[in-house]
Amino acid sequence: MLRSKSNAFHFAQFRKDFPMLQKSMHGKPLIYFDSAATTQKPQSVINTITDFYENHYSTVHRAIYELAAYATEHYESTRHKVKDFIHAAKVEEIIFTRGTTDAINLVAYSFGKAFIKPEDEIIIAEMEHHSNIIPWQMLCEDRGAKLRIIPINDNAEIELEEYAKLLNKNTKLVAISHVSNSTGTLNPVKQMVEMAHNFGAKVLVDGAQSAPHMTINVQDLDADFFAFSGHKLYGPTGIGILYGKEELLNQMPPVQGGGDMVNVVTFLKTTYSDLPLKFEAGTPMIAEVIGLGAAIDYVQAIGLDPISHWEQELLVHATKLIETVKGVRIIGTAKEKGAILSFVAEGVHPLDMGTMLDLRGIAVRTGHHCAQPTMCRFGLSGTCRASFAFYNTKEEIGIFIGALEEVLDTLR
Ligand code: C6P
Repeated sequence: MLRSKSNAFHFAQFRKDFPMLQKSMHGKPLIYFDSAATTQKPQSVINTITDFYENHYSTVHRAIYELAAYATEHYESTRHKVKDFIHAAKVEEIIFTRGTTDAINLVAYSFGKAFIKPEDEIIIAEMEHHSNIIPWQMLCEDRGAKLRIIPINDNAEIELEEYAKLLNKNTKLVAISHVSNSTGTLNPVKQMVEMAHNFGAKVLVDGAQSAPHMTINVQDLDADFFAFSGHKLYGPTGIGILYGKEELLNQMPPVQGGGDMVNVVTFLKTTYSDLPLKFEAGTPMIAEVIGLGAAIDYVQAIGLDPISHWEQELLVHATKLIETVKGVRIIGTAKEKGAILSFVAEGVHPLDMGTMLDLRGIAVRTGHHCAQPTMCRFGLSGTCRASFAFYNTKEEIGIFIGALEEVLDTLR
């Protein structure tokens, strides 16, 4: 691994690729610490999308003319890039969705319809994002199944012994985040998958906060489903990925009917396309998919392992510094974490902190982070969250800590 100083120098050079990182906010250089919500876009992604709309735009899969062949080729090449990016076995296992939320809902609806019966059990953790809670609640309500919750400890880590107790022959699915968006906890998903498989249960991994920040190998994890969003991976909004094991996806019914997902349609009977198109009804998000391809090219060129090393360095640095700020408490002190730092300050509302930091050009997220049960676990209504990406620097973290001290002095 590169030494710290040269590491910092190496990563600082990528900042020029991001037009938004050159902006000012309230007269101060923008410090963007909200990459867990959505990442900024490199010029190459912006250019790819613009070039597609300006010079190559047409539909995919449906037409014989050259433009459509170009669009189809570039659209489908992203599917191959995603397959390689997450080390899937087959390109048919990659389904384009609108995002992580859409991908999880697809599984809840389709897997639910195929496999969930009354009295079956679905397990999630207390730390889940609402997108990995509500679809399962809806499914359980619909099918008369039970939702079981793995508790987390004071460090916001999964209680593995409690998880082991919850697993039984009725468990049909475990849906677990790889990295929590509200506390940063990195879950031992490989181990959890193995434990679930011992009971014949399938596992969905919500990779919204992991896929952009570490090397993902779905075959090594042995995950049955893996979901993530393009917009958190330096790509456009409106595009996400559902990975599913082929044999499982083949047993699941389509969720939407329409163009592109059929072989033969008659009023008597309709037959569906093979994977992956069975799950992609209608004209898809063409420019978004092509933009995601450019985003994957961009991060692959830097490398996910160096990215995750640098982001860990930023996290350690920020954690050390924030621990020196009086009255600040970190929410999420797991041993293994993604580069997410959630915190509260005694006597100060997170919203006020966020507002005052914004006036100093620092963008952090405040509130419950769509993880109300996690907030509830810690007796809070919300936190302030700084989340980092490889384009952030230690200098920015230093400015942030100085600004935080100033803000807390003012507010107390
Ligand atoms: N978290 C955050 O600021 P979508 O909105 O579909 O792209 O992703 C949903 C989602 C699912 N799981 C996890 C772990 C997530 O973090 C998110 C999105 C954003 O933390 C918006 S609430």
